[in-house]
Amino acid sequence: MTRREAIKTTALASAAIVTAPGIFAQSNPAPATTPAPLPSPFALPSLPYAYDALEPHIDAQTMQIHHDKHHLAYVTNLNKACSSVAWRGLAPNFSTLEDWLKDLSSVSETIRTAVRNNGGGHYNHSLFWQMMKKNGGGEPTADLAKSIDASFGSFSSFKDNFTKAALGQFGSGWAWLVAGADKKLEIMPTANQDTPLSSGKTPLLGIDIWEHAYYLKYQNKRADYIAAWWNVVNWDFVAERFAKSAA
Ligand code: MN3
Repeated sequence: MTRREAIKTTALASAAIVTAPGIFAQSNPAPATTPAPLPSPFALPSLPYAYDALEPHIDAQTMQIHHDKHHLAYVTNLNKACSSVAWRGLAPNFSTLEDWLKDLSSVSETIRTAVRNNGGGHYNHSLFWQMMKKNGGGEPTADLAKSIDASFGSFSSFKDNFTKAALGQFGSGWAWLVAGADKKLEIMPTANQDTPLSSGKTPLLGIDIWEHAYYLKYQNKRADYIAAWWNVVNWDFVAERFAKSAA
């Protein structure tokens, strides 16, 4: 290979990495010398903003630990579970994590609980970072605003009901605004790292109500955390998901 060809090949390889689709895409295939066929298919996505971007509502230290430690642990444990079945020749079909979560019963029993908990954790957190932004908050507009009004009466009534669901979830979990197959909006709490996907719903907006999401700044005051969180909601992202949800 000439030097020119080598440069071209390297450039093409880099371009392939950059354009890899979606946040749940598999990382680069392992080199041929690695014996495990599927060593680490899942990767931690970068936070789409600085750790302190959501201050003062969500503090930088919480964001750093939440993303770099908690989310990473879900990714690491999911990869570990997948590689354990891969080693035993039970390699699951790696379509997408979303497909697995939509139909957990189709996932090999050996890793089903790991996919539900760690796969759910990876999926939920990958969305959660994008559902927030610096200088977020306010209210949705256009079609999403109309649908919220039609489903809940008004934005403030939606906000009250969503807040109640988040406050009322016993223990760890999430509260979600979801779209059904008919685009009908609903509020849905889930326990642990369960995702609305597993109930056939598309998550549009979600709040993490595990204590790790707020304890450093808010301690036991979950209501204060939820009230502050509304100021960082990324309604553009939510509207985009709503537009793409099944008609
Ligand atoms: Mn969390």
